[in-house]
Amino acid sequence: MTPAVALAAAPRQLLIGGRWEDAAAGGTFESRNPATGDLLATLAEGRAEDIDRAVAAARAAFEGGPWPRFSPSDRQRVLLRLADLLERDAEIFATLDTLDMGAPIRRTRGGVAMLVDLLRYYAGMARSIQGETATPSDPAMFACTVREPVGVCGAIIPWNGPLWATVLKLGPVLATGCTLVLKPAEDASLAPLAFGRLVEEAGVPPGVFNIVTGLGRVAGAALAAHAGVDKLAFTGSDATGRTIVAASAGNLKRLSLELGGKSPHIVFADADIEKAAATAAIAAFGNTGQVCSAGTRLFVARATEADFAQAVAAAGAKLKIGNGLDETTDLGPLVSARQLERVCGHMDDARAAGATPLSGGARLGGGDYDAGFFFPPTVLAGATDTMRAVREEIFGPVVAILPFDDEAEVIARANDTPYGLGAGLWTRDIGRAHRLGRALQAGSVWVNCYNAIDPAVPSGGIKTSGFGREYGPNHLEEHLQVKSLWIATD
Ligand code: TXE
Repeated sequence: MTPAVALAAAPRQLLIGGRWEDAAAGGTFESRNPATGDLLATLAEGRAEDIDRAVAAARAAFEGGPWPRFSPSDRQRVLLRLADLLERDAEIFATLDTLDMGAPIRRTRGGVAMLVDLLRYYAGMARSIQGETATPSDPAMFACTVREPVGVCGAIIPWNGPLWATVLKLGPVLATGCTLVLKPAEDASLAPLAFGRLVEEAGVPPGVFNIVTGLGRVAGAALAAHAGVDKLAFTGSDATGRTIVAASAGNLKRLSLELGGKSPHIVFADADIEKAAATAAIAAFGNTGQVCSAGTRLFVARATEADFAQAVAAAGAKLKIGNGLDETTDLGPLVSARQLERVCGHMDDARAAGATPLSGGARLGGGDYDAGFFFPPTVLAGATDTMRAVREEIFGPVVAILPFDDEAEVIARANDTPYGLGAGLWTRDIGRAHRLGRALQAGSVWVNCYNAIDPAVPSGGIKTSGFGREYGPNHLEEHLQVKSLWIATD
């Protein structure tokens, strides 16, 4: 599948109730290729009336038609078929994400393979939904619990892993028998739309999966506020997360939020330093830093600080930056001019506050770089805990080196953030691994590894990184409600 063919095949309309349609008001918006700045696609700009229609379609599919009659094994079959179809079309989907948000093709290919596995995991989980028999004190009473699908779900997703977020939101919806209205990010809607075609081909009934592309403050806000949505999953910035909490209050819909982070990554002097440095570079620079759990505050034992910083900078400098379609590219561009501007603004701030880039530090220019939004891996030395670049999520390939002297100090400093998504630590001391594993305030703590992910292991945030869990059995629970059923036996 050549990029041109993949692009030409991608749908641009809204998917509502099994039909591909233009937005009711006829509006459109543009999406650009971040590697070249070229216009990539003109997409339907859905608004409140389109969200209304999509929610109505999702409600109709949840309450009537064939979907409520799909047994767990039917839902499993559909999910397995969807996994097979994604495997068949892996190259198309990898290419679409690379064109749309810039990630290197080797990364997007790897991502598709993991998503195929994720769909197969949810297929298995579709058979695992069970209630319990309760034990009321009154012997004349029988009581049990039934786990029922929560209903019509909404999902608002970001652009840093468009296909990933789509599959992650849809998997548990299909496994539990819910229905979904998806609002992709305006910067990267092509793979989510193409996935809509695959879902139809897999035999999922019309209206179970609906897609409304459009702007966050219009289509996204309408979905968050909609009284017909029973549950909403949002992944994005904490600022938008807050508006979603407020907007969703009208009908008190169930929420799960996966927001930003400023994750600490701690390297003790007794660690495998070489491995830690190589991993720290990937943890900070992978996906050009556009990862919610990126290890952006790198706490390094003071004795090894200077060498460690140089090693991370050297590992970053080896990464080849360029158009993601090039098979040899390690890091693509940032997703948009807006994101590039944000990252550059943080760099200006960091310099003014006294930090010095050991590597990178400015937008890449010249030749092919001029047209795209390229920013190199950047290691900040001389940073302090209070700088804006150390407190706020940058979402670019920038890591701050922060020396520390002892365990208690580094725990306190690592936890001194409003966020709590991920945390990493490197040590050969098993006691310390356990102590920090418990003491670090984060939804996931990685010891002697970073950003490990698996369909069976829950992931999510605490503090202002959000709430709710994705992956694992907990993810299904987010889509189920417990009903208690009482039967008087006398
Ligand atoms: O995020 P937004 P943006 C962080 C990262 C980045 C910053 C801004 O730090 O620099 O957020 O990125 C939709 N009601 N993350 O502006 O606004 C929007 O259309 C309802 C971390 O892209 O949160 C898109 O679909 N929806 C993150 C989605 O929200 C609204 C991934 C995310 O956009 C809306 C992305 C509104 N009022 C960015 N406004 C992570 N956790 O991985 C926007 N949206």
